Amino acid sequence: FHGADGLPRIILTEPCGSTAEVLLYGGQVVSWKNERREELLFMSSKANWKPTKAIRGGIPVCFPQFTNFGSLEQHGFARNRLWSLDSCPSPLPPANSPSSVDLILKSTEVDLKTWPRSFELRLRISLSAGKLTLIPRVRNTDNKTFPFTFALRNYLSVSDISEVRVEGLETLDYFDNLMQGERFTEQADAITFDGEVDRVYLGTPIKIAIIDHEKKRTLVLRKEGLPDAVVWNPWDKKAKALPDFGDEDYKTMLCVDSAVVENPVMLKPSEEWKGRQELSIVSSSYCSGQ
Ligand code: TA6
Repeated sequence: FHGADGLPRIILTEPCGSTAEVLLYGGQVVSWKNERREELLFMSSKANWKPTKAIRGGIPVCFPQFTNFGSLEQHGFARNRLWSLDSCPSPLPPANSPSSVDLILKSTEVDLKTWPRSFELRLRISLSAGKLTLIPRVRNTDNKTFPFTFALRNYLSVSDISEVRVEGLETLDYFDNLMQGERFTEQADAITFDGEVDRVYLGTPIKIAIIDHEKKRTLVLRKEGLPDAVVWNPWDKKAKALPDFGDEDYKTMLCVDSAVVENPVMLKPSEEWKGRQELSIVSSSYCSGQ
């Protein structure tokens, strides 16, 4: 259906009552609500819903480049393009359940000018009780090998950023975007937040936990094929500098992204790369069977 902003949307539902909303624009998840209709993803109070700019919230797809690790527009162009429904999602089993949708973005003449590699970018989005799964795939439809970096930027909703802990990244190396991308090693305890954080953690474990004390809720991110994790909160100064980000928004959001950044994927002609991420809610009372 078409939302108030006129953008074509797909609504995913599942028997326990949770829902997800996906835009064909950007192939972007813009909402994921639990059975109590609580929004689990962050959407900026000043998000710009008009195409050509990225929508600041939900789960933007960053391809073929994440941040300035390359020459394209920041985070690549996939999130600023109109995707379409993928009628033949090969080779994943055809998911014709109402709680799954397959999207595709193919390289266009315009894109080939700025990034001269032809590709097919597929994204399956599946909803089940307490879990949102995204499976991105990139097929090289060109006649030459090319590199790309990739990230699923998860804008997570939190009750109060100063009450949030992230577990699973202890002792890892990371690039610190606040220190010109210099490489550091994380200390041995969970990450907490009292200022701007903008880091790419390298070679993380499969499972990362985002613990939100006030909401008595833990979000678990599990990922495969996406070895790195970006952790970003702009804090107050940068929040004010971002026109499509509310001045107070930084208090109720945290980005923990599934990414492949340190070692770009090298894709040979007709080869396909596949990633996978699962966001699941671990909270006291949840609909059974998840
Ligand atoms: O987390 C990496 C980063 O590049 C930050 O430095 C910040 O710029 C953020 O992404 C936002 O990027 P965007 O293009 O979505 O405004």
